[in-house]
Amino acid sequence: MNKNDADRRIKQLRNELEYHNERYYTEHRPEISDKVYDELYSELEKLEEQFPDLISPDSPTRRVGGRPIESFEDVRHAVPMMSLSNTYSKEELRKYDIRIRKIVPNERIRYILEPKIDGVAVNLRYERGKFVLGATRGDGETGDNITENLKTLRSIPLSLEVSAKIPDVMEVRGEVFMTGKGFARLNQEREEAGLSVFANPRNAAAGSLKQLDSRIVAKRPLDAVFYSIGELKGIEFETHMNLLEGLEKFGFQTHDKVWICDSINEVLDALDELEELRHDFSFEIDGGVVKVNERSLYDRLGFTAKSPRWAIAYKYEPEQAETTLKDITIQVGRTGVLTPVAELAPVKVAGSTISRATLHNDDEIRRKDIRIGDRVYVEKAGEVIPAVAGVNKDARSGNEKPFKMPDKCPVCGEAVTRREGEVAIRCENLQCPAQIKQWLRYFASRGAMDIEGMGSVLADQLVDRNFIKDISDIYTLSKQDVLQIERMGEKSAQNLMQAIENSKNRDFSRVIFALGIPHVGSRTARTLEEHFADIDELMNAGMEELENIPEIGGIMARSIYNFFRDPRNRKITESLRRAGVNLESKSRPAVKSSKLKGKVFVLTGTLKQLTRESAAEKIRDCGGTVASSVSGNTDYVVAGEKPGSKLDKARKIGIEVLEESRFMKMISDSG
Ligand code: 0OX
Repeated sequence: MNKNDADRRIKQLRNELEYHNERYYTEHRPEISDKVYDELYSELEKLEEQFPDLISPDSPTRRVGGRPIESFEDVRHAVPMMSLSNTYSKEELRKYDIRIRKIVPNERIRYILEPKIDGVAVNLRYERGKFVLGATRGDGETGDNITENLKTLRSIPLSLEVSAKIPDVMEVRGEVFMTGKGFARLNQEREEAGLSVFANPRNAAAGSLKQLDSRIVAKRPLDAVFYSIGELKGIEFETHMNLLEGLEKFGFQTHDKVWICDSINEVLDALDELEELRHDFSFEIDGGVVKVNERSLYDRLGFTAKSPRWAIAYKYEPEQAETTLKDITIQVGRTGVLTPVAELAPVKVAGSTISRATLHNDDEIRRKDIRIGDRVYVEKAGEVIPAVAGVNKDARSGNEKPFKMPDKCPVCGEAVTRREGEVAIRCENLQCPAQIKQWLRYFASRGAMDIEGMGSVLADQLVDRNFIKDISDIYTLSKQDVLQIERMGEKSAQNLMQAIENSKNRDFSRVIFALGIPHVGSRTARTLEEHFADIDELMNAGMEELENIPEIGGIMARSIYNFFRDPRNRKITESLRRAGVNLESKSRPAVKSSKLKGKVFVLTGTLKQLTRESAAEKIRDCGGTVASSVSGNTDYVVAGEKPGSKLDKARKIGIEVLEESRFMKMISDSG
């Protein structure tokens, strides 16, 4: 089989397995026997083994079942997971060096300095080269079994690379973390969706690994770096440096740079160098870890209560600064969420001056008891967005004023609401200028319609001057309109008009993304482009059809469905169509015929000639839709071998049942 065919077959198998997982794990109504399931599964496994490039972290082979579990099992660590002893002082490090030399006199001591990642420690167990168990540290003796969650991380090899002799048992330890960018994006998405936010990348990583549903974990931007081992059988490492090199050979991500130091003075210099580089890392570094290189000395050096003596962490002072909270203002986002913003007396943190910081939402303000006039600690969480970490309550004079979120939108004056299950307060007025401005910026941004020249200042002015009332108005702007905006010259206006014109030919998935449907990111937009031939199919898709798309969960499906039920959004979509914006999929050819137009099909049992996914595709090609369960709206039930209860239901309510041969005839007849 060539790679293209394999790719196609792998996708088919994944969809099919996902489908049957759902039947089995959520509905408890399997449609195929365990044996048939196992056959499909092992076919997928074999193909993925043969074409490792095609492995994807959310393949069913990466997560058995992929369904939420009740709770994590306990894992007793074969070798306890020690923590590090810490110090904030260089003087202490010198004393540490003296202590070490006293315990092993006359030995040549070399140290390795590695960056200390502020993440979540994990242990990965490999038996005969296969990843069999992943656990958190827990109390050091016993942790949680988070194997399925860890399998979703691309940086965790599912089997060891065979560049060296594969050890019988090898436990690898390291840190799972979220990058600053990933963290900022996740929090922004959560803020826009009205959900609570994570305080920092470490909490976000820990919170993600605690999810009982590995599919959620698969979507979190998690990564990992490895630096230590637990139980080992069949392999040895002489030095820590050998160990790091070994891990790399087996396929683990290790630090790009570590320092080999011949003396404690060299360690101290290296720490200064690391501190300089600290902000160049994509993840949070909260210090450096100093380790004795010679592993043969470890036994003699021994342990304190919880930590080995052969390692010590030097932690940088947390990068926070204290300043005065002068005021709290409100920003209205694209989805109408009201975000409280701290207006601060300017202060320097982590190399930049900060005068504003997000307060996330009302719950956060209450939880931290933040009042206007307070002395607050600000930090750059994730090195990206500044945030208020807490309050210096000792500095209170009594004149500080508690803050109350407004009950009206500060921009349009409409009453605000709080949706069930959300922490956010929203302005639900889609005509609110603040929302239009944000939507316009988002619509024109690089990942969306990529309209060069439509920056935030211009977008704001176009809305303020009433040229744009919804995003589709971009396409009715005239050059004369644009020229009325301050500082707009002939040339820039011309360029902008051209950029707007060019944006009409963007891929359909970008247009879907630009529509700003809550919960729909660029990846989901691509999935939707693959699934629907054009905007009409997408707009008219029912809940069931949306939910049936692998990768689209219930919340997303509901959000897409609701978006297109809103007449205002439908109107905007129509205006985009009239303007000539591309609303057709490239991935999936448009409906080839309309002979099944409006007909609703339900598939049950196994077909001999087609996979379920390709049968569904054929139906859609002919203009029909596919639903997952039988209802009064169903026109036909296609019954393959071993049909499930759907067939009984169809018969009961008198819905026409098609056998495979009749179905094949129906979809292949021309006309
Ligand atoms: C880190 C880090 C943590 C493991 C057990 C004894 C030494 N957060 O980056 N721990 C260790 O090593 C410990 N190394 C690290 N780099």
